Amino acid sequence: MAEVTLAPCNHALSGEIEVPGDKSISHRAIILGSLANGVTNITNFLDGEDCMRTIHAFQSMGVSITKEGSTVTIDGKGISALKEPKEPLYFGNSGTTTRLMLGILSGLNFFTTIYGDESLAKRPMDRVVNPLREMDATIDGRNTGNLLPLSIRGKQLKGMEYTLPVKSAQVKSAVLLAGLFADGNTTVVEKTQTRDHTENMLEAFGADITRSGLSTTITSNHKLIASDVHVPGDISSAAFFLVAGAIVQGSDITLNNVGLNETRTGIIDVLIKMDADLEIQNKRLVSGEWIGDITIRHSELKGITIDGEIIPRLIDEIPVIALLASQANGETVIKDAEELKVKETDRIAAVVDVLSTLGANIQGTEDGMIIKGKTPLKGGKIASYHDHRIAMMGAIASLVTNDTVTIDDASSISISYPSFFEHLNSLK
Ligand code: SPQ
Repeated sequence: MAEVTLAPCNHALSGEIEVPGDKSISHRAIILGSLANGVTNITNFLDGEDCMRTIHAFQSMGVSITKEGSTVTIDGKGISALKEPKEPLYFGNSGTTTRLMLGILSGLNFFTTIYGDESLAKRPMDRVVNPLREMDATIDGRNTGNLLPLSIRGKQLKGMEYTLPVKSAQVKSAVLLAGLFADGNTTVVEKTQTRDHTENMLEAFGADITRSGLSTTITSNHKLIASDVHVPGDISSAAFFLVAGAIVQGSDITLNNVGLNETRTGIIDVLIKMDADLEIQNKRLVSGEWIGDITIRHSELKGITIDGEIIPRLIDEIPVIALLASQANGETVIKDAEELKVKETDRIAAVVDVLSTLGANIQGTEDGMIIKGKTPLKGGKIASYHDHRIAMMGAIASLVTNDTVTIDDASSISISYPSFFEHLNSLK
């Protein structure tokens, strides 16, 4: 799939969707299952390109991983059974694989080279490399180790206390995973809470981990115990249909079994604050994570300010939130979101470009954007920037445009949501 043209939607959207498994949790299930002793069964695994990179990385290190559809079985033999990969490891487009694997590879007693695609090769790795070097890791690469390809000479690490300078779950996770291999304790302190799936799963796999507010301490442990994982639906994928339901006249959409971990539900808080008609049912705890069914119906929306502590809870949803804001009455201001500039592309510039091409009143700022609504959107040709979240935002925008929208390349959608168009077309 390359170029895709979408006709405007001239009807209300209704139906039920089961979004695929959470990308962040799927990565972490493969990582911990591969480090553990025993068999880990993963259900509702996200069969997307990024998570396959994590599977291939561990298969290259000798771990037996089999996959049938969205069910994955890992026959873990523990950390000491991991072997030096014969070839450099290719991480494609996946920032999560790269940063979390850096933490692990730094503590394994062998040599690895890692690389990725054009987008990943531009993303900063020093945010992870710097704290790992403080733990004694030996990592080198372009730009003194900030840019891929990187080489890692694994060795004995030492524990440390680290306060995160960036709001990043990937950095927190890399340091905590390195802590599994370090002498003494490793403590990570966050200034703002980011997603905590790594901590939840480390607990489930029997790691020595203690949490107190925004501080997490892990003690070296080479004996993780296999634990089955059921992956909840990805709220970052559900976000596209939550916005579709909120902005398309007369719509009524239910998203079943969506992950509702509080560190990820900023999109729900925003929809409620904007006056969306939203309901959550069947909230329950599965494999240590909250899940539930979300129903969204079209309503008149109002602009709001989105800033501060909520930002890490909705960082990946900001592209589609900007579209939502273009269909809300009044001004929406998004601040404190400078992290958007170092995602698969500069998501501030990309969102502003795509939505202004479609006629929205949007202006980029240093750390976010300002959107004035409600603006009728027109058709046009838009660039996806090879970024899955920008491509899907463009596709959802086409539901409210007055003419066709052509996305230059929609292939990146398979990174996180391979069945996206099938689900979109299933809504009556
Ligand atoms: O894996 P990648 O490419 O970094 O994925 C993205 C995404 O949009 O899918 C970001 F571009 O999600 C990150 C997210 O932004 C996934 C993630 C995680 O699983 O830990 C954490 C967030 O990144 P960060 O840098 O804020 O920790």
